[in-house]
Amino acid sequence: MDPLQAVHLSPRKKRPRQMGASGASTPHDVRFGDLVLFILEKKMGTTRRAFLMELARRKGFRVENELSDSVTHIVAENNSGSDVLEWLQLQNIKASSELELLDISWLVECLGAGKPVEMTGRHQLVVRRNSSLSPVPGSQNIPAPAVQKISQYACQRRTTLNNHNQVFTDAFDILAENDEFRENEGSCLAFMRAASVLKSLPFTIISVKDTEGIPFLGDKAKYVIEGIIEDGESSEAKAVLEDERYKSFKLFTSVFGVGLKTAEKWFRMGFKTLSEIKSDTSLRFTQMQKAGFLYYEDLISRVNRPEAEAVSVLVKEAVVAFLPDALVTMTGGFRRGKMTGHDVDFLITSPEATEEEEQQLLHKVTDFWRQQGLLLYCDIIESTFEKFKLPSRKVDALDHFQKCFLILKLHHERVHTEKSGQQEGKGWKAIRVDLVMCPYERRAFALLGWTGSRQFERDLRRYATHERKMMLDNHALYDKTKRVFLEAESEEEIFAHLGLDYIEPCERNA
Ligand code: 8GT
Ligand code: MN
Repeated sequence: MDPLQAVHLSPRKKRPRQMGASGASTPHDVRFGDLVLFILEKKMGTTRRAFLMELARRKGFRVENELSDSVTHIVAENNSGSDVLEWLQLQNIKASSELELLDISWLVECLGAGKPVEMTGRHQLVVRRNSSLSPVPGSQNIPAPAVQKISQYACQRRTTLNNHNQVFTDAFDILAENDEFRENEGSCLAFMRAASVLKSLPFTIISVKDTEGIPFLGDKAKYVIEGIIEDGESSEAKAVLEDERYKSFKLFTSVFGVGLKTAEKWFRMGFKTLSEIKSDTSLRFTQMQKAGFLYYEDLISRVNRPEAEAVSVLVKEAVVAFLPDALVTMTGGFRRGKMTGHDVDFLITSPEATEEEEQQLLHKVTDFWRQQGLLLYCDIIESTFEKFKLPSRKVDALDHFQKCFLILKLHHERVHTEKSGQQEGKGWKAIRVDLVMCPYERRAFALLGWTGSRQFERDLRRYATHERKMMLDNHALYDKTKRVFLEAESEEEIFAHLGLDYIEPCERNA
């Protein structure tokens, strides 16, 4: 059935109505509870504002009459981001960096689509670079210096998920990925660093002049930015999206267990689609790839937060059954506040467990799930951790803890979503889950390492090496000058050892 049709056919459960501020006009069901809109009257006028508010509410959006802390999106017409911030300041309201400032075009598109549409650079209101009102966290209402020095290290930048330069970073992500597929390491790294630094900017780049003084913008990146400023899109990124090699690599590596080597092989053999590959009897697939094909549809649809929370409950229940004092922490993108991910990552540690108990846990937990029919794929990697080994010099080194890469069967009834109506289909979804087991005294290093982002981790290690003569990895921090290992009970202590300001996980989205 057409998924859109299903929405109309399934009986819609009524959700509690919003009372108070938004309850002034005819009440409507709120369908998109995560978004709280406020429409700015300035330059729009009372009548048009009232019309848009009523329309948005009728379509299931929550729209507040008054601006309050609960507002997540401010929509304005004929105002720049700086105008809106100025207005906020006049109202004596703090603008947090999480608050989205959007042009009316976004709301109009949402109303057309009948649901929230993705916010892109063309919807986000531009905050002038030299605006004294830039929404920098911690400096609300205080005029910021005209040009702030931007560190070359992601671990000295605060990068929330509120990306003001998505038009540019999307293009860089595509160009970096193309370089990865072509094994152009230098160029790949340059585009990744350019994307990372733009994600941290508190303003939108609107002219080439805005890029002055931003570290890690090479000539190539600047050229791409120029193109986007002129044409509204990147002709380079567009060409990549149409490139046969890129398209094939993108498709092939979307299968769990398929890396660059296999993608290259299939590309050379002239395959274009996954069904051609699956039905070719001369090919041999690894267990991982077989699982990748079997659960392909589920695995490419991203994991959302309610699903991640449901997996967390599943993992905690199983772990605690065998090691009651164990601590289970969700890491990866979800710990950084992302709403979706390609998998769900967990770190497990126990203050009391013996080495033997520690080593047995992942085996016991996965055996338990196997008996219940929930284990769709399982690969346990035993620990190669050694207590006195120096941290790795390589920025991208994999860690030595015991871990397992899994695909779990998550039954729909375990997932608590706001959506009503029963789910169609097989009643469960295959979800990629990574579990990492670490010795209790290494938990802070492991947590820091597995929280990411990848670029944030790389820059932490680079910073430790080049700025502090220290070596950092997922297991330890070593001071080369003093020739000692530095211990840490928390991530805060690791940042302190490195002489860095603490950066919250939600600010590590570099
Ligand atoms: P996602 O939303 O696509 O899942 O994004 P993510 O959660 O940020 O990335 P991830 O690939 O799931 O990895 C989570 C973090 O763990 C990354 O920052 C990565 O650098 C780190 N990490 C390690 N060791 C390993 C490893 O052996 N494999 C993988 N995949 N990631 C690792 O520290
Ligand atoms: Mn992840």
